Amino acid sequence: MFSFPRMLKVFRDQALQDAFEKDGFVIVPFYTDSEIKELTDLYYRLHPKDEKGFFPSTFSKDLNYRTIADSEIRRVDQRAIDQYLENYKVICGSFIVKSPGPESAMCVHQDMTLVDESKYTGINIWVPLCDLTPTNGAIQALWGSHRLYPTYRHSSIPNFYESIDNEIKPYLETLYLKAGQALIFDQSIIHFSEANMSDKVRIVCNTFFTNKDAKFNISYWNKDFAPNKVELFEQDDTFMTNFEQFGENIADRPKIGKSMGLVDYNFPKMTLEDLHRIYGKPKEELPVKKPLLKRVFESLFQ
Ligand SMILES: O=C(O)CCC(=O)C(=O)O
Repeated sequence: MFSFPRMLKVFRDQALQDAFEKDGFVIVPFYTDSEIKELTDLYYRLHPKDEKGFFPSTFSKDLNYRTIADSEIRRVDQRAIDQYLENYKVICGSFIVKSPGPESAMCVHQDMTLVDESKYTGINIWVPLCDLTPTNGAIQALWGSHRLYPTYRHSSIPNFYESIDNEIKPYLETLYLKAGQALIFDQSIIHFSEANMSDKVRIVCNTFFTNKDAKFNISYWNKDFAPNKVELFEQDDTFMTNFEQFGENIADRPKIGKSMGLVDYNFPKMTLEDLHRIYGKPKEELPVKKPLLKRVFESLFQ
């Protein structure tokens, strides 16, 4: 099993880099009003008619939609990316859409492993094109959860928090971003979003980037064949736009990429006691307040 590396610098600004390393995410202004309009218009021009519930463009069967969303989002992003980032490579731009309705909820999760995390970090720039509210599926995230356990992540691999899924939810902070603000987050942060119960579609542009020299690596677990190991697959940088299994059969063995063989994995498990020891116990009479959590986190990890 690998250990966490010293993160490679990707933010030009050292204070942003430090905050990102410590918390696992930062929030910054990203799109201008005219960029928001341009991307919103693009979405309505392109979006497939059969889109329902929670729908990233990377899940779409329509390669044309995936490809144009990718190239256009990256093009519009470049101005802000030049402002914030260095030593990076951008891999994929996509829309993440929540149509109104209960089926648009997203469960508590970490994103699947995409790069070799013994050296590199996979990072999302997640930018809503409308203000987030208590009813339209605002994103929620847990400070510092990117550094709890080194993990391999894929739908076939159990999450370390799977036995405390419900207990962990109150610890996540709801991030009410304004339209055009970016949540830039380490993909291994624990996050989720409630259903969009407003009467409007919630559109987000998401851009995945990583360190300039990072290799694309995904993982897969066949519990019958190799219960204590995971199989790693090298992928090329077009993987996110070309992978057909995001929307379907995501838990199956990847059908593309080069198998790099099996590696040991310890399948970490977080207990309720671990959660309380690290983040404190929620007080029964008070909902957990995130500024308090942030202080707890800072005192533990500084
Ligand atoms: O867009 C959302 O509400 C959640 C996105 C998310 O969790 C993801 O893409 O991993």
